[in-house]
Amino acid sequence: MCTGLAAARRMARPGGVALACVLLLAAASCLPRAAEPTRAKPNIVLIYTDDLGWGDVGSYGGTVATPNIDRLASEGLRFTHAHATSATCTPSRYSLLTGEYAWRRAGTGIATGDAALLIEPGRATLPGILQGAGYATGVVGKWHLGLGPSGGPSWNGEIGPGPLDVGFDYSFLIPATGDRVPTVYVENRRVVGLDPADPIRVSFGTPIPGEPTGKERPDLLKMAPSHGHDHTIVNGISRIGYMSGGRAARWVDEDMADVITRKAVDFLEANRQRPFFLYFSTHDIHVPRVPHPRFVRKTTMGPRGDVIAQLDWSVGEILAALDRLGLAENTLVVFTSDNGAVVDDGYRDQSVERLGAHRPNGPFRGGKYSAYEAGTRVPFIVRGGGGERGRVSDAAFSQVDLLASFAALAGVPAAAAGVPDSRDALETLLGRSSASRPHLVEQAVNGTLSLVRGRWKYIEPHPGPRVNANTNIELGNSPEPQLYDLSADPGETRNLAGEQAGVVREMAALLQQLRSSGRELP
Ligand code: NG6
Ligand code: CA
Repeated sequence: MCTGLAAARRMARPGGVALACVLLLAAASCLPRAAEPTRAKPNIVLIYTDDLGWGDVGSYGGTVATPNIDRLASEGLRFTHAHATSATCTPSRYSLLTGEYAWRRAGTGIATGDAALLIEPGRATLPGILQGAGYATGVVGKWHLGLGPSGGPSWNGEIGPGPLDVGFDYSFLIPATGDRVPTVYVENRRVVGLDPADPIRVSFGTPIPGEPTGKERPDLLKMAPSHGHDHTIVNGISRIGYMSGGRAARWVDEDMADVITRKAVDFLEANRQRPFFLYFSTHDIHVPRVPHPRFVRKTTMGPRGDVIAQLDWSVGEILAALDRLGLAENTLVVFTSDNGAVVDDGYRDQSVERLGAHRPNGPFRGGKYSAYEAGTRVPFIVRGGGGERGRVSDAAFSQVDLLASFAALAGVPAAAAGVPDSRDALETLLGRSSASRPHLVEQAVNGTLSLVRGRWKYIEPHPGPRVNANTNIELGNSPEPQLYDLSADPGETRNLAGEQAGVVREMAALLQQLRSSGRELP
């Protein structure tokens, strides 16, 4: 194989810079057209799903059919011990794009719909590094990292700073979440389809008069909230936050997967001749779960199952586009999720009643928001790395390492130097090594940190609630330290902190050092 991906794979072997140079020359010499040297660089597609649990995917034991995601697994490498950095969306995405653990930065918790951009323009980012290496970089789908200057964006004018100022060439965004206003798409710096005569107003404080809310007008709702989510009604669904105006621009939830999948495929088509990085960030399977009619009742699990089927369709469209464009062989596809699964996350969508035998988080304790494993241990599949198809890796992997690993794949490992926490784990990512990260930190919703090192998982003491009453998820907080042996007890049922005081001391000290040093890497 003369593809760039094959060359990069060879470069990833131990053997240093000299070997890398020889192989780079070798790779260049087998290019069809020497005039296009960058063509050999492997493309990267990162499919970043929302709230999809470890156990929600067929190849991980899920009961909903996910043939396209399973195809990725059977053609690639499936990880069992891969982690988002956080049990919620905003901090996971912050870490993913900056290579810095979000708990180092105040203000990176779940962002409101009118938050300012959380990533400082000018700092090294995953898309920026790839852009510098000659990649076309695009983000399509959920953003949830804020937009605009402090005070929030001007929805009716030029929206910035945003993704275009932190390394993306193109963006088509759900600005925050499907359940937060404003319920409009933002393409590059503009709200799509905005009528200037009907300007948008957004408030996360006082209600906006004249706009019906779920609290006052439940009769107008097609899906009622179970907790929160009782502010402005859009498309028969009440949201978090108040909004008026922008009527022509408001999205239709049922069409969202179609709209963003089309935009993602358009990006692939438009950039087929160049190396590209596509960050395809799905709304599925976050709330509100409102599938297109063609997926309604496709599963026995109600809307939560149906949007898993819809997500699988989106993945199939991306894979089909790569096949059609002849790009599959030279494209690394990574499929994963931003945090673990939640069942009732705020709407009465039958997710609890119709769950049946499905275990959204597989054998793991807790869920989205939690310090227990189900908070951050997520599905993670890589295709295009070589090795045997259908293999499984039990290596401990953190998404914070995707930045340095993708930089290495793009041939610019030095560009990631100085990034605080991202290690080059390309060998593990491509299945050439089974090496685990030396240790990794997990962040729960209330800020509780856990440290995983080898078989041990240490959860620091925290006074927060043990269970979230709304979602019924065990958050993992305890005033006492907790220590679990993840090899013998992946479900975190036996706290060994009393028996293993020495291990607890060591891990607490390492966590303290990681915190106080401000960065993990030199
Ligand atoms: C919570 C929301 C939840 C979800 C979450 C963010 C309530 C009661 N709950 O505050 O529904 O939107 O924020 O999810 O409002 S995340 O995946 O984007 O982090
Ligand atoms: Ca999420």
